[in-house]
Amino acid sequence: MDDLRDKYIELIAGAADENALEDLRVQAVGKKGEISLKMRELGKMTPEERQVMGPKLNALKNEINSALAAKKEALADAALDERLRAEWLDVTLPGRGGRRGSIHPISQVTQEVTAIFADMGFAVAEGPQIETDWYNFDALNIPGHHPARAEMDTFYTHRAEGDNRPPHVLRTHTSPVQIRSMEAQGAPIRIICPGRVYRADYDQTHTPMFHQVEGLAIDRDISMAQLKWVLEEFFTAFFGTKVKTRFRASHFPFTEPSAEVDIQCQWKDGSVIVGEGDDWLEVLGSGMVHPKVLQAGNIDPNEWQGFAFGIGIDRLAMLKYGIPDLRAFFDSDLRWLRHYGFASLETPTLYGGLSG
Ligand code: 2U9
Repeated sequence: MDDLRDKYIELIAGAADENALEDLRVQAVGKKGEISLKMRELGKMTPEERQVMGPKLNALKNEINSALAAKKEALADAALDERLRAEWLDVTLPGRGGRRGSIHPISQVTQEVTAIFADMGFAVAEGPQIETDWYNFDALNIPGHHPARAEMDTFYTHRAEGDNRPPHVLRTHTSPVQIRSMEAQGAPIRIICPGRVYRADYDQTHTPMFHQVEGLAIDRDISMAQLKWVLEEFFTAFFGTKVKTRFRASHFPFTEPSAEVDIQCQWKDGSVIVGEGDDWLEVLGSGMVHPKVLQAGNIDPNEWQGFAFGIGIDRLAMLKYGIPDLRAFFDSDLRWLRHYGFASLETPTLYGGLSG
């Protein structure tokens, strides 16, 4: 028995890893292990022999089991030490640095425009992009035979046969938002409505979806003079320089009188510079809100009057940031977005020069 003990104590001490140790366990105290077989022989012994051998064998078994457990722990400790030595991490190294996204020029310009008009007391109003033809056309005094209503320019939603809801369109301007605002809050009112609009048109200067900001101010004594001041103030703040404007008489169904507004510019090497020279560039339409339009918004035209205007945001962005091609706005080309995009987390403000 002493030989058996010495043999296993030595083998356990020399076990190289947990697998070798497990093999030894099976060999010594496993079901058919050497010590287990010896214990089985107890049955064949006389009671006297058994009384002597039983406790000895038990003690041996316990000693081997303890040696196995102690070695197992020692091996695990050694393995952990080795891992800690081999695996290390330099937490002082600089991070890998993910690529940062950028703010799309249209988002940037929308925020700039919003900041400028907010400073003049205009709140932002938003509304649905799918409208009934009443909100998009009738309420704006655009009659049934008007060319803007023709299928060509307007996206009509599909209607199942027997659907008797009014026709729905993708809004062709943000004007329905102003009608909804008039209905909801009444006069006085001072809002701008930026957002996506849709027209079935696609060429070098038109995309089927584009962005507008429209403005509306209604009060008891609003006049064309205030419209002119607000727009001049806007252009000067937006372009960061005094910009001369030119008002030309025009016609829109929703305003009377109506005016198209040009800004002073100069053509240099095929591109345009705003606020210099003596050329003119048409940038927006405007006018005094037509009495029928006030009525459609439940506002009494005998008591209230107002001005309205509409500007294309995409055009404004192209002019201010020298972006030559309108269609690139909607290509999602990452190189373009990185080049023309703006730093995030820097909201345009008047005191920050609207910078991104
Ligand atoms: C209400 C009453 C009147 C908004 C107006 C224009 C003139 C206009 C164009 C400019 C460039 C559209 O994006 S564009 O192509 N817009 O010329 N928009 S007056 O008039 C309104 C709007 C709402 C209730």
